[in-house]
Amino acid sequence: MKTALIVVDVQNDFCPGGALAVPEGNLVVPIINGIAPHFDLVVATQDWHPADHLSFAANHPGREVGEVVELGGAPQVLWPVHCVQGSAGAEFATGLATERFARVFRKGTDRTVDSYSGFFDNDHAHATGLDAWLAEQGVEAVTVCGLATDYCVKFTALDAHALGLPTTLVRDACRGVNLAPGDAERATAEMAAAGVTIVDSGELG
Ligand code: VGL
Ligand code: ZN
Repeated sequence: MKTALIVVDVQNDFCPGGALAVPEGNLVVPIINGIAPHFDLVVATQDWHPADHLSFAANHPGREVGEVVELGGAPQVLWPVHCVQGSAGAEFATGLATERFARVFRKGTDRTVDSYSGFFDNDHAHATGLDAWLAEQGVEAVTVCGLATDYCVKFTALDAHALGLPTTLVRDACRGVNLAPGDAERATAEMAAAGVTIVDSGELG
């Protein structure tokens, strides 16, 4: 069984001190570095927005971070400016073993739609190429980790499972934004209910 680890959005802006800091986001770095050798392939996603991206509250005059607006007919949470293409915040987190990444798939590049999943934009109209690449590589099962549990990790894992790939989540190799307390736990329960296997890093190998 050929396996791939999908490392979701482990970037400076999602770590403490970053623009959209995920509490303890930096703590996933050593865990991910430690589990990576257990997989045939490691692939990463990178949130990669133009400065005028419409998920940024700053691009909606009069709106605040955390408000929900309509974007392309769907609800969109407004975020602080984060992961702007070419910025230090968009770089992979300090210490992450990026030399193991066979490929990096950038997402959120279209200003008019957000892309939480590493596979598709939120409107499911555009694919990043991750699906086709995994198929090309002969990957038969995927394991998902990274940031953030309640957004990009969740949608990446749900899409992987929906695409027919047996999908595992490494719970302690993820952290959540938790805009509302308990969001990360609820996201994990939602993934489990959909058929994603939930494990901790100590169970791998
Ligand atoms: C993410 C919010 C906005 C994530 C990305 O990586 O989970 N969350 N952009
Ligand atoms: Zn983003």
